[in-house]
Order: sequence, then C-alpha cells, then structure tokens
Amino acid sequence: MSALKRLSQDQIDEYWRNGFVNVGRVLSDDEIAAYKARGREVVLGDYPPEAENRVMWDVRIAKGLVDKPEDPEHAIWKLFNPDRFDAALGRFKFTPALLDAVEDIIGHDIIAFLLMMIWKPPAATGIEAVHHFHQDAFYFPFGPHDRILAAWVPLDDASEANGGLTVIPGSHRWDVKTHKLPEGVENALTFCVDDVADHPEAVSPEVKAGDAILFHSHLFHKTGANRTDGHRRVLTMHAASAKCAMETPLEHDEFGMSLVRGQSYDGCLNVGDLADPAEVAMRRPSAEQY
Ligand SMILES: O=C(O)CCC(=O)C(=O)O
Repeated sequence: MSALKRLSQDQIDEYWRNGFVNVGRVLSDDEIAAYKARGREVVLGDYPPEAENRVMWDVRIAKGLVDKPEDPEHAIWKLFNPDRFDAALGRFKFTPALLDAVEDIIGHDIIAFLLMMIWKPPAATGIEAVHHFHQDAFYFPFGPHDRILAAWVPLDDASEANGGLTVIPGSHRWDVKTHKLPEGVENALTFCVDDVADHPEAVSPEVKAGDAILFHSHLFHKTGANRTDGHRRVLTMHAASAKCAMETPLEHDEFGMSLVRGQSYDGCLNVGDLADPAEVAMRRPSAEQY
C-alpha cells in the first residue's frame, strides 16, 4: 500500500468505522475570507447570465411564499457547481490538503463531480432551511459507492445550532433507502428518507471553519435550521475515484466530471472538464472505444 498523504491510520479506521471523519484544517484564514467574499459578490449579482440557474435562492423565496430579505445573502440557498462559471470558487476543488485527505480514502485518481457553496439563512429571516436525513448515493448513478465521498468544509464555525451536519455513525453500511420529496414546500433537491426522521445515535459534531469532514456516500446525514444570527456557509465537494464507472445512464449533465488528481481510465467515469491539464496526467479513451 502506498504511503498515506495526510491522514493517520486511526483517522482512516475512524472513517471506515463511522462513515465520516474530521480531517482537520484544509483552508487557511485567507482562503476562508476569500471564498466568503467571492460568494457574496456572486450572490449580489456578479455572475454571467448563463449561470442564472446555478444561483439558487431559498425555495420559499423562489416560490414567492415569503418576502425576499433585504440582504440577498440572507435569501440564497446555494451556488450549484460554481466551478462551471467562477474560477475563484472553482479553485476549491484543487485544495491540496483536502485532496491529500480524499486520496487517503478513495485512492490517488480523483474526480470531483459536484461542487456547492451552501448557506443557511440566519434565524432573524424566519426561513427554516432544513434538509432531512438522506444519503447522497441516492443521486449518484455510478459506483462503487465505497469510492464516493463528500467533503464538507464550513466557512463559519458550524454546530447543530447554526445548521451544521448531523450524522448517524455507522449508517454508511446501510443500503440506499427509498427517498421521497419532503412534506410541505417541494424541493426536488432535498429528497429525504421517511422512516429515519430521527435516530438515537445521531451526532452533531462541532466543526471549525476551514476544517473538513469527509463522509461516505451512504452515510445518513441532515442539516437543521440556523437558529443563530450569523451566517452558516459551507463549501462541499463530492468526489469519486476515477476508477468508478456508470451503473445506470446519466440523465443530465449536472455532474461535471473533473479530474482533479491522478488519471482517468478507459471505460470509467468520463472526464469532460479538465481544469488544469498541467496538474494531471490523463489518458483519453480513443474514439473507437466508445
Ligand atoms: O450543509 C448543508 O446545508 C447540506 C449539506 C447536505 O446535506 C448535502 O449537500 O447533501
């Protein structure tokens, strides 16, 4: 086995035992400040017209059910794949310390396929942005799922109080359950699992700004409302081993397969968006093979 890049064997054991691990600090204070500042500029309107659908407002605001708060940053839900329209936010997927930790879990060849910057509106807005228990693998038509994880990196200290992560340790060993739309306001991007509304073993780890939690694609996780007056912003990257392959046809092109470390493989996930060819060696499958 090759040498570990960042994690201790204990951290790796913890990941496979619990389905998640805090790998410590991956962003500097300057990087955190820069991502926050750039996120705000985008939310205030600094994005190209074609990115309109990727700037997603809270579903209650988007559906006109509540008034838009004065500060657009209190109304935003997420930037969806900001790397597709914003180079500054897109740099997140090349964060060396983060990729070192990801490599220690899923191997050297890494495809980042989904990036998000997600907000939770402060309590004063009255907007309760809740995402009930779900498993990310529900959305992913490729596998094996053991080689797919999420990196969750808060830009503000996060805890249960401001809508941080709640997870069920060990649930990464459960199958992917049936997911359904949440009751109340419909939002097709917040499918959830009905029969796991709460769980006695659920934990809500406190996570410092700039630390990364890596979690398995089957892990049950949820986030509650932000009950504080401050922001809760987070950058997430979903990553798969470049040795993963499609299991069912992809019905949309929202997963931007971007090789961020190592190489891609014939017959495995297709890389359509190679951001920095100098950093990665890549073998493109020949035309005849496809
Ligand atoms: O941090 C959040 O707001 C939600 C993260 C999450 O559960 C997800 O993106 O699957």
